[in-house]
Amino acid sequence: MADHKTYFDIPGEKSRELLARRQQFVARGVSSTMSVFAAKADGAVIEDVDGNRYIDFAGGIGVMNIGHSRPEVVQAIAEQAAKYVHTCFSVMMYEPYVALAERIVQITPGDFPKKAIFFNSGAEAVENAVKIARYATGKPAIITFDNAYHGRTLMTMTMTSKVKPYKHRFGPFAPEVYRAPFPYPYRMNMTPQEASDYCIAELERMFVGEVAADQVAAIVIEPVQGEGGFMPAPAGFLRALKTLCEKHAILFIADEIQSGFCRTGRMFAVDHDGVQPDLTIIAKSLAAGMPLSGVVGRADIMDAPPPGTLGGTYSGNPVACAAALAVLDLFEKEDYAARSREIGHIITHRFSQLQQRYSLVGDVRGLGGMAAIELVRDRATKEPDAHAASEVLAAAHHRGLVLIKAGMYDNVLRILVPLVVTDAQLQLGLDIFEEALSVVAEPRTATSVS
Ligand code: PLZ
Repeated sequence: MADHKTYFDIPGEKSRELLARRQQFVARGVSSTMSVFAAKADGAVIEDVDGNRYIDFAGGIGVMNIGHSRPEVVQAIAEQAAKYVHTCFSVMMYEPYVALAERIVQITPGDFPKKAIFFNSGAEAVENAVKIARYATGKPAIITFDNAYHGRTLMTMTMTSKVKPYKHRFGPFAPEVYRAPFPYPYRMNMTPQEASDYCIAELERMFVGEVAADQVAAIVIEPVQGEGGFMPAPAGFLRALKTLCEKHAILFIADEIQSGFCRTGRMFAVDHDGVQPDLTIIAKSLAAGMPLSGVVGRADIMDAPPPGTLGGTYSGNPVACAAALAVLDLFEKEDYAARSREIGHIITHRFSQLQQRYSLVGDVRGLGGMAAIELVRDRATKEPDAHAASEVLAAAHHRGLVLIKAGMYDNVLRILVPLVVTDAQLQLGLDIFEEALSVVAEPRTATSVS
């Protein structure tokens, strides 16, 4: 295990060899935060090919909430793979798909009859939620938000709001996507309540100045914005948004891809606000690393598109469904929601201390175990410090911590640690985080702590 005194000379020899091959044969469009290659992983620890061990604060971008290599999941995958790996649900059906749909409709929010359908990636599920919403309502327009992230396919890239690197030179984009402000109290210089009120008012203004409400099929929202910088919707905002949707007969779609499966301290982030989305989009921690996503929601809406209109060769692959069923068993057995809240308290307590010590830490925010800090050059101007964020990342990697960024300005350090992390691992990870931050912050803050 990495300890506090560790300093890895990375990339090590084996990673360097692989890196050279990667550079020769893999297109550079897919970038990698770290310069090392994985050998094995267990719980909240990953070991690279040179034997360096890291505490994993990224969980493969929020995929490993129940931890790496859980024996129950590995066994389910192996058993299903030994029976059959693929028949295509559109050709010959299989039980794991149906069993998973049964389980998913039970745990997703909404006290009405629900149905589910499965896909491979998060983006594919978002695409299909849009298709379903359009078919069900007969309306073309979709509203998304500032700082939103929904994927890299044409429709989801259009819905995503960060231009570089996601959209720049990849247009023209899909039509009928409109963007509303998202309550971001820190950068709006408002209280959470003021930001919420402003954003609801802006939506009503949009219906006058941008798109008629009766042309809008759905509003798609991340209850806690992920890639955009870990901005939780302020308490009450989702409820106000749902009320607005009901008033105008617009569907409310929650993208819970990153915030779902106990990441925020409830099974789904919308549960904090008691909101029942018409459709909920799931992926990531649903299947602990197997590619699987889904759309689940009101049965009448889900059943609007007729047979043959939705699907895909690999959608709802049986091995992935078997993994997901094992994951849901684990969620039933252990209270990961409570653990996420605990982890969230520990992290934000430490982050608040760091904020008092270092002016570099402009904002501390999050919901449960989905927590982050935003780095700024200057607290008064809030000028984002992306460079410092990159430096902290590198310092953390060298000390044995997998850490990733987020944010419209690339200046947010975010935590998506597997919820199986032990207290000792979490403390060690936070110690490394603190050391990495101090290495970068101390030279800058000697005279400027406010
Ligand atoms: N919606 C809320 O977080 C994926 C992106 C990684 P896919 N986030 C990680 C990258 O750089 O490509 C995400 C998300 C939310 C949709 C998606 C898209 O999910 O499985 O990556 O397609």
